[in-house]
Amino acid sequence: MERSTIAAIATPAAPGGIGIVRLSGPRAVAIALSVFSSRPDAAAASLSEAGAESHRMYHGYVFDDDALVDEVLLVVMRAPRSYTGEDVAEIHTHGGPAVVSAVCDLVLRAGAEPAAPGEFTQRAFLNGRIDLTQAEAVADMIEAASIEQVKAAAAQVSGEIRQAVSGLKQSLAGLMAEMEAAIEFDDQVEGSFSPEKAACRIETEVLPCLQDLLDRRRATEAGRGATVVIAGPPNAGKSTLLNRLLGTDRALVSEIPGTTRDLVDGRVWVSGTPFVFTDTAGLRPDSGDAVEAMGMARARTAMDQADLILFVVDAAAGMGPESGALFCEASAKPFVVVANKSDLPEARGFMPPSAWPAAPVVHVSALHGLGIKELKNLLVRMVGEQAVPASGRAAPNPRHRAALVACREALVAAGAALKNGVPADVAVLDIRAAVDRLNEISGEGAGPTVLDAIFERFCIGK
Ligand SMILES: Nc1nc2c(ncn2[C@@H]2O[C@H](COP(=O)(O)OP(=O)(O)O)[C@@H](O)[C@H]2O)c(=O)[nH]1
Ligand SMILES: [Mg+2]
Repeated sequence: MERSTIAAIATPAAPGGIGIVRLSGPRAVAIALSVFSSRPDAAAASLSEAGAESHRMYHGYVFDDDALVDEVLLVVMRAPRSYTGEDVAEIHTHGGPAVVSAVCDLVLRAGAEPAAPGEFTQRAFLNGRIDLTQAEAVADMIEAASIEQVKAAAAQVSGEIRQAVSGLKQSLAGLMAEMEAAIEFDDQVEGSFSPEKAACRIETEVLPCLQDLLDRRRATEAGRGATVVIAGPPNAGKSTLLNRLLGTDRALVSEIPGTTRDLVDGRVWVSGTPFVFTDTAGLRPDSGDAVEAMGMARARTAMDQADLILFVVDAAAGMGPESGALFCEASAKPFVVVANKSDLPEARGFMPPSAWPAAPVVHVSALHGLGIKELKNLLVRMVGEQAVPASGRAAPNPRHRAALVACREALVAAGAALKNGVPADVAVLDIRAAVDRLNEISGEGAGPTVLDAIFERFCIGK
């Protein structure tokens, strides 16, 4: 059955530099050319389908009947050297949502069918260009929130999991072939198959490789970024610091102590690492204000849940003894002493009291933005040290992990069966079950429900 030709907008529905309408399928080039002209004064197609070279960009215009819609670039990528493995055409328009949709509507009117979410990637999978782990990595890449996640997704897109799984499959296929031969020619090839040796191969060759894969942690687990709670006594400049770190006026700032009561947070990327900064109510021994006390309780909960605490002090005011007590509360977590208001002369030479445990001290002026870069660099380093070194390696996602665990169980059962003298024709069933689980990972024979669940995650146009 001939596949349909699909089309969709591949760029976000928001104003931007360029918008891309992507087509894939046997009629992709013909349909794209039917709305394209390389001349500004004619709606007539001036580039023939045969004349459109693969992997070349053509400058031209899109017309709706005789009316000019946009000046565009057209790229043709012929099968199989394209994202989907089919003929692909892309029309690069100006990046306004209205103009991109107008061009997309034109190609749909010209005979393309609207693509379902992830359908381009699904076709790449169905055409055998990529396996399921690579398709999943494309979605991971789009969702990546840190450079670690990007590197791990890139490694997986390039086939790191695919290769590891196919290596395992090859070892098991070899083993199965021997066992099947032994079953078939039971009497003739007496002695050529040794169940003990087979069990040993499972234990020393296959299981360690499988375990190595299972031991890899995903960057999405390890490098999720950090929750950083900004805590300290009232009026130290916590809210000013939050605003400074986020680069927006997120929290109210006032010289009146006890202004912040609710937790105020914001997300920001620092050198490719995501951070959530949370501003809290200032901690002081007893305020007498019921609402402020509730705010302080929230602050303490936030500190308990934080990955890291910024303990902000007013370096110009020096440290009262009560701040020391608050500091001890905070010190159970990794923390940084932020000596704020360094713009004031009184702040010069501020040192945390010697009774405090050692912690990095950063002098900043949240108000004037001094020392903020140093603080951010320190945070990135500290969070980087906490994270498991994912180091750009692909790691199994929960779906792969479940299949790998089931595969390991089947192999352990096979090994035990072989050692206990269970006949090869029975033991081989466990190995086949293990291979089935590996096939699930790469997507061979994956049913429509599995595929739907995976490609549902994608956006339209990918
Ligand atoms: N001179 C100076 N004043 C600051 C600095 N940071 C904050 N402030 C002032 O200190 C007061 C309290 O700031 P705020 O951020 O509300 O403190 P919070 O109670 O800890 O949230 C405000 O008047 C701020 O303008 C700073 O770096 N230098
Ligand atoms: Mg505040």
